[in-house]
Amino acid sequence: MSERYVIFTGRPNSGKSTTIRALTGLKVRIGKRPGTTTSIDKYPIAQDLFLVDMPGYGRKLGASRRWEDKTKDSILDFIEREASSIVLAVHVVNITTFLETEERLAKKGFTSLDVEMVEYLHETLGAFPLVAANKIDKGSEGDVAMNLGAFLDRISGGAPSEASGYVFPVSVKRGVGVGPLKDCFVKALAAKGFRNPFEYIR
Ligand SMILES: Nc1nc2c(ncn2[C@@H]2O[C@H](COP(=O)(O)OP(=O)(O)OP(=O)(O)O)[C@@H](O)[C@H]2O)c(=O)[nH]1
Ligand SMILES: [Mg+2]
Repeated sequence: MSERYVIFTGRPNSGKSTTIRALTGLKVRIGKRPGTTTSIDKYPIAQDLFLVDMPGYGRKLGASRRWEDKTKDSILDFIEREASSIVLAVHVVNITTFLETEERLAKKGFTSLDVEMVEYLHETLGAFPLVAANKIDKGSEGDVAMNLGAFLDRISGGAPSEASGYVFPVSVKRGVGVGPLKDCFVKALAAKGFRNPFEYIR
């Protein structure tokens, strides 16, 4: 079999690399500031299976517009080029700031980059990505519920029940909610023929 990929997408600092560590035990680099992962990094995790840690796309303090655009283009290029080899996508969003960020972008006439990415993955791969609705430790229960509801509504075009099975509220840093996300992750890979997806990870 040729190379297959499990990809992780999300805005800078959303917690992609931390999610990878929590789900797989792979020691990818984590940073306090946005922009820790700067290239599309592939890690072999099982026979013919590679995990792909992506840089964050979207605004990043200290980065030029040109760098941001180039990064986003390279991520979209990878997904489009490798679509048939991507067995699973996991999108990581900082859920506690979803509405606030959406509102700020709306004022400038843009849609949420998280919604855009989930829609793009859905269209390109023909299935919803799994979503780690991360950093729930940073908001109150009410805040999380409100943001989660709005996010589900947006990614499903107003039919939240169609998307809810793919979205997992988590704090990957604290280990909250990781179990159900990991179960779904492992099952999705098993369904694609990868019954021992972490065989190379120690
Ligand atoms: N409070 C809290 N912080 C988290 C959580 N997950 C990740 N972080 C923190 O967020 C920061 C960024 O984490 P990373 O995993 O490096 O984020 P990333 O999305 O890979 O970032 P880039 O590689 O820069 O795009 C680190 O300081 C993490 O400790 C979480 O669930 N809760
Ligand atoms: Mg990273």
